[in-house]
Amino acid sequence: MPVGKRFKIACIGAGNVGATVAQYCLDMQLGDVVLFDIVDGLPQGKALDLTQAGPVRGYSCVATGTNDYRDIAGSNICVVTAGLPRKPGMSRDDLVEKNGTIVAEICENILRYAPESVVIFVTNPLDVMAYLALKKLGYPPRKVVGMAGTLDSARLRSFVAGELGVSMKNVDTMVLGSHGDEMVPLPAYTTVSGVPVTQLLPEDKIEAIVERTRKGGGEIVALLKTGSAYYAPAASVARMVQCILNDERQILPCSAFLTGQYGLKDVFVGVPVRLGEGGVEEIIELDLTSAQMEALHNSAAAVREGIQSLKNLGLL
Ligand code: TXD
Repeated sequence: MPVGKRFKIACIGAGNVGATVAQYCLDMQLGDVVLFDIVDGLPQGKALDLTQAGPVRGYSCVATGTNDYRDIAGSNICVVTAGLPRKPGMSRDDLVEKNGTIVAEICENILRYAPESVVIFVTNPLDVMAYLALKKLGYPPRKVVGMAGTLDSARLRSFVAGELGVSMKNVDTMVLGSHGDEMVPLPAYTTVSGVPVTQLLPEDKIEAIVERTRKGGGEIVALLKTGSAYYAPAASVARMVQCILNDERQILPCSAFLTGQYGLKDVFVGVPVRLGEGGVEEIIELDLTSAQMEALHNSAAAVREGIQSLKNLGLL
């Protein structure tokens, strides 16, 4: 915590994910939150409501709501969730045009008002939007990071724990690749209190869990019908915010800009990242089998298709 002042977290987009990120960040006492949205009254109302939960929940950090980008000035972190969520039947890539336009406009304002901040991207298609943002912001790559792998890993952890009847805290895992059907869950890097899951569950059970993880977002979209998941996504973002603000240097799967790691460059894709005060402090290169490496490259190819769509649409 900086001496004499609290951290400032800007949540750009005050919808389901953005407001829930604000809620978790306040509850975890990470700093004051500015909720920004284009809808008049929405961020102001949610901010008031969140601040008034403070005396009951025991936090003294406050939220303010705004439709004016000038209020994000001085933010240590900007979390970008603004955009459209997926509706049933929509792929993440259907969102490229709409959300690409929104993200480009947001980047102009981050550059103008909060150029020192580390930026966490959530808006889908996540890896493609993070790429667009990095190019628009012109930041060093460490300052732009996407949230997906932490969520995908959390889903896998919850499924493994449920299957084994153990605490979710005991399960550790790694999910690489793009945030989409091409994600690469790694059973070989999944452990339960240090014991490889491959020793605890039969192959077909593991395969079913991996498949459910891949479709985890879609499962929730199909149930909700009017939007996509937000509690676990927001919790994952808040954890990343915490790692960065507290310079924790925990290794989390995040979408990061690759510059040759895993034989890939000029693309965002989910990889293990050491997250600290500067953002992405290091990209950890795991020793992957050729099948895993191929899956990661397929993932990157899917992200590149999205990047190509951005170019075709004149957004890049
Ligand atoms: O793992 C992940 N990365 C994800 C991504 C997990 C969950 C959700 N994921 C994506 O996040 C989802 O596909 C969407 O693209 C975003 C936000 O999802 P959310 O569920 O929060 O959507 P909402 O509730 O519709 O909120 C979006 C808000 C809404 O309040 C709009 O008014 C606002 O974005 N919005 C804007 N804010 C600022 N500036 C502009 N231009 C703007 N346009 C819309």
